[in-house]
Amino acid sequence: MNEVTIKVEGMSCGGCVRNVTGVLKALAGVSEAEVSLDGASARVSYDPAQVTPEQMRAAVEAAGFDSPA
Ligand code: 9UX
Repeated sequence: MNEVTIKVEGMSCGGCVRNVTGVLKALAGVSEAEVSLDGASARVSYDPAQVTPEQMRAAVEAAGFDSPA
């Protein structure tokens, strides 16, 4: 299991945190997602054989937030 922290910008409230958490956990291979509103980031535990940080960033962007590399 790997861990990565990705940037998640544009979250305004706890609902955003919940939404981003759900988006990340819905990805096959993601086992844990800890999203920080104040930190504008998400710490993700994942199986690198199933999912990449790039795919996580794409999912966050598709949900309407910014996730610059
Ligand atoms: Mo809060 Mo976020 O009302 O998209 S859920 S701003």
